[in-house]
Amino acid sequence: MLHLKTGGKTAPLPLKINLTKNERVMGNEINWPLEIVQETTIKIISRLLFGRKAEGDDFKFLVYNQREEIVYGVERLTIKNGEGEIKGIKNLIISDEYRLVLIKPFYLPRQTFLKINENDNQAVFGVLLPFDFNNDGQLSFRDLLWWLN
Ligand SMILES: [Ca+2]
Repeated sequence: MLHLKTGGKTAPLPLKINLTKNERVMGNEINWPLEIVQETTIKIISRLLFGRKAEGDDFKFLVYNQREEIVYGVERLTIKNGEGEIKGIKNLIISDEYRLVLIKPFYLPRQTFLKINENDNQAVFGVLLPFDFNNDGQLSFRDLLWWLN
């Protein structure tokens, strides 16, 4: 297994790999050009009804790639004054589009799509609606029953 620590810059990194056995080089040198993707920061903008700004430390944030696989997640994201920021997100590819999902308990989940830039990634979510009374992540008849009870 090969671990590489990446710096803050995006640059092609030419790697040369030699296989060794008992400190003797085996076979030919392998050239392995790698595209290193920097760590990404995403700023999150979230609002509530009536122009109020979202607040709290119980937000959940998920990033899906185009194959609908979760490539990043935060279980407890803090949003203050309608804004949150996540730093050091790894493995996002510049210029690729991702689906971002913001979840707050008892609110309906919100999603937005974001094409990743090197800098200034800002995800603006639609207004969070507090209608998920039974907290199952969707609006359904059961929420209405909860309301009537
Ligand atoms: Ca519900």
